[in-house]
Amino acid sequence: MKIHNDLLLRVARGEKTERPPVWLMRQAGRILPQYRSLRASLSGFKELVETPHLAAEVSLQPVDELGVDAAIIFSDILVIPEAMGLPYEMIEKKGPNFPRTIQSSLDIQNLIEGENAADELGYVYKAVEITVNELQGKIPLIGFAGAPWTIFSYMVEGSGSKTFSKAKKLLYKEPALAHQLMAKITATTIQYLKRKIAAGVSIVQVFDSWAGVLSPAQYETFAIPYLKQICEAITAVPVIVFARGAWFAMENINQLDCAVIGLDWNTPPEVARGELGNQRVVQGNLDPCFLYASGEEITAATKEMIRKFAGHHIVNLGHGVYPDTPLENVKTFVNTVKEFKY
Ligand code: 1CP
Repeated sequence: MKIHNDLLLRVARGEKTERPPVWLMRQAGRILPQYRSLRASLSGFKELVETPHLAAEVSLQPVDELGVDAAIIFSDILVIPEAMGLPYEMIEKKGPNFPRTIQSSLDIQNLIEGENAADELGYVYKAVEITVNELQGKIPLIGFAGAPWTIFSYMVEGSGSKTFSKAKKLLYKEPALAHQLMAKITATTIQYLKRKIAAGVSIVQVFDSWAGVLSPAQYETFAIPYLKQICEAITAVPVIVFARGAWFAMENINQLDCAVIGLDWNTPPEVARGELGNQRVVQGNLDPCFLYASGEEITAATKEMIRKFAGHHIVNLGHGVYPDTPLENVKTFVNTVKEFKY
């Protein structure tokens, strides 16, 4: 389908544009009153994720409300462990929990992988089809998956963690097993992203949310090779790699065959440009907490960020928008970008 506002895709392909595109990680979610009221009428988070027309509705809410340059399909990275055989629960106000986790070689052997696992996620592909159909080519739809290391950490820990010490322990104590698990997650993720692309997403983002807990050597050994496989396997659409906290691995990430590098808010634009060069397409990276500041301050900081990245830049926050961010401030951020001219 022809996309009317394809600013995001043009920038991802390395083209120069009149202004940068803008979208926000977690734009489909609790910042929007429409989301909160729909969510309150349901049994829980999973009902929303697993009901395609509802997931589509929530994906479209920020398009109408905020006027962003891209939609992201409403889902969660945790659908992958579930499709591989480890179901998750989403506990209100606490977050994800896995009743069963990976503890042994046998647990890894028993996992479903690749196309068979991707086959389990028909509700996601259906949600993508509905959303693309309803967007009518207005803007592109972003598909996403967790990076293998981030998915691995949930499968081993069973929930979020401050240290991820159980998952990291496995890397140190059982490196061969860790590679087996990483390989299965990667094979599944590749099939899953291909199916999402076939269903209609125009670009994909890989979230390595827990990259920053690994040592540089662990990241190079256990994360980069699998990100590389994903980047090489996904050729039909641009790939954005967002590895949060992985400033130490910037050189390795720069060598990945991905169209865009996502930056967190700890990375100063001039440092990123110094390491990546002026032509590398980057995405980010205003501190999400900046959106608690005044409208004037948000406008000034956003413009300054755009000037510092100096092109080949997709505007976003340095991580997901926090649920209690005033909606007016999110709009100020988006509108500042839309009014900007290089
Ligand atoms: O009740 C609710 O509404 C739950 C809050 C929520 C939402 C809105 C969760 C639970 N997931 C989501 C949606 C979601 N998750 C999206 C939607 C699309 C968008 O960005 O607008 C996306 C992209 C994700 C991806 C995701 N889930 C990541 C990677 C991105 C990131 O923020 O780093 C991670 C780490 C998760 C796990 C997860 N899901 C939900 C929570 C609370 C968490 C994090 C828990 C933890 O700290 O471990």
